[in-house]
Amino acid sequence: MIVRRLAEIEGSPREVSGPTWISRRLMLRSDGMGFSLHDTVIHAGTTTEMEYRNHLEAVYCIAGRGSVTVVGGETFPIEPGTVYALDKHDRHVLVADEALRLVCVFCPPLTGQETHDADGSYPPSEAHGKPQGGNDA
Ligand code: 9YT
Repeated sequence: MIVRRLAEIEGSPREVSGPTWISRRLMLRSDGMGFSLHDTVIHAGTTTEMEYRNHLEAVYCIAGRGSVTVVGGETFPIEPGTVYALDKHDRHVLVADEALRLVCVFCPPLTGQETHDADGSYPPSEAHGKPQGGNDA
């Protein structure tokens, strides 16, 4: 059994940030679960465009308010209790009217240190394998 607490992750290599977010990576590929699990905060007043070409992601909001828009498509409000899933690798825009606290699951799992490429995606996990220096902390 793996038992881990957010307090252990804060300030460690499992805490990774981008310009609009900070992600505490509770479970990573090295944990062998087949998914990664993140406690992510999207900062208030920000807009983030993303497209996870190499991953599926489910996002469950536990605090804050905002919206997610499929590029060229529909906009959905986000509030605590809302889950969205990028089942078609949808390019999307996430707006945080208030700081959003999101529980995110990625499949395949992230290795650890990924931040968004210029196109808003993360590289395939193979490119972050241990020989290339992937974190896997
Ligand atoms: C909701 C979302 O995808 N935010 C960007 C950070 C990502 N969740 C991560 O790496 O944890």
